[in-house]
Amino acid sequence: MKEIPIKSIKAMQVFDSRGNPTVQVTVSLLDGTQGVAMVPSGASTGKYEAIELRDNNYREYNGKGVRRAVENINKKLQKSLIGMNALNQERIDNIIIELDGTENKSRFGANSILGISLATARAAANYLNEPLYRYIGGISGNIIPTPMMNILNGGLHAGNNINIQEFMIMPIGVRSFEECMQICVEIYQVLKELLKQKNISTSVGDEGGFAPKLKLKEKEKKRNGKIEKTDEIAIELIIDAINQAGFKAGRDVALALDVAASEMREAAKTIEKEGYYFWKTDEYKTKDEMIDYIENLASKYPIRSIEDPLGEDDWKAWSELTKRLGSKIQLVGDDLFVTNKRRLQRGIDEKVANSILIKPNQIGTLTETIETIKLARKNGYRTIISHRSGETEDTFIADLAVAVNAGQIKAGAPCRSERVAKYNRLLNIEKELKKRKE
Ligand code: 2PG
Ligand code: MG
Repeated sequence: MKEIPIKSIKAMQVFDSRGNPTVQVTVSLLDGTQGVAMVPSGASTGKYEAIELRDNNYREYNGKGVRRAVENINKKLQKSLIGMNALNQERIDNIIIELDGTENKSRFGANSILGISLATARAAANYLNEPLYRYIGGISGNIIPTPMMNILNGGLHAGNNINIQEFMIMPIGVRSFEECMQICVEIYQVLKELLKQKNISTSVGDEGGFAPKLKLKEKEKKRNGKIEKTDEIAIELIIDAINQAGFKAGRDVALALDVAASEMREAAKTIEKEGYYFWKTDEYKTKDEMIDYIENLASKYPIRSIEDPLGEDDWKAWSELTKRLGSKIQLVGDDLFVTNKRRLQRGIDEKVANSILIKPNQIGTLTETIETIKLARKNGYRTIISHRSGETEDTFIADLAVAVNAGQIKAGAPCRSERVAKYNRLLNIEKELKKRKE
């Protein structure tokens, strides 16, 4: 094996797309090559995710500073890694995991650990003069993912009256990434026009999708109990946008949802109930009603994929829903699996979901992320590489999606540069891969 020792690892505090502090890591190698990575951050975080270390010092940044995570790198972790071979990613990741020694990376923080892991991979790729996707995936990592673009935001990602967190569009059929982009961008712009025509705000949510406060018709307002209508109005708006952009919903473009139902489970606890509370519209559903609601949405609209339709602890309800819908659509575990091998294995054993969302910062190292992807593959689960709602200009996930042939990527709307950067990177990779074949 080739060798290039790590010379230094330096971290500093930078900022994410929500204006919160996050960790940037620069790994320098003995020959002067460097790799830089920035760590993203979630809002609707699953409770089984690896721990993101925040300072909790409320005199600054509302407690969200990451100075301790930065210090953990500069003062503690760096020492143990200097001189190590940067090309041996697995070894480096395993050493950090061991040094941390906790189940959920709570000692050093997954934000410090992931920063080192990703910056090391990037430094190694730079040293070998290879694109990152090629370094991670070798010659077999060459499938450009289909985008799942979140064009309308609700839930915790937007201050509006929509409960479902993400409404995404995904082109159907074998298409180039460039074509996928064109389809999604054209629909996004039509949606903007539609909102304008209806005199609804076109401001955007955390992931760049529109975050409209939907106006309810008088009839719907009166039936306050049935106000989940806002979610359906949102779906219908998107279908209109797809059709008006010259495509056919269900034939050219499908819908995908991220319900982020763990948040609704948490909200139910605040009213001392066991089921799901749609806090934006003050409506409560039992677990059975929630299953029926999801099944109804899936049968009524051209929906291909539903992420976190149920809570992260509701294994039994998940299993029932998978029985009912698993052969028809993609059921994606995000908060449920948290990119964690053990939780995914439980899902496999209990026939829960059929796909997994992959977020490197949920687990904390590149090596573990890839192991989880492999386990998913082996068991026929589809994989979707995903951004976080708090992002940076780092495009690591775009390369990762190609490297592991993930098949799908979720990186937000074609709006706001921290989202678009990932898509632009994929356009460039597609071009590069085409050239290689010539
Ligand atoms: C999700 C993500 C990304 P967050 O729930 O899938 O869209 O959101 O980063 O807030 O967890
Ligand atoms: Mg999610």
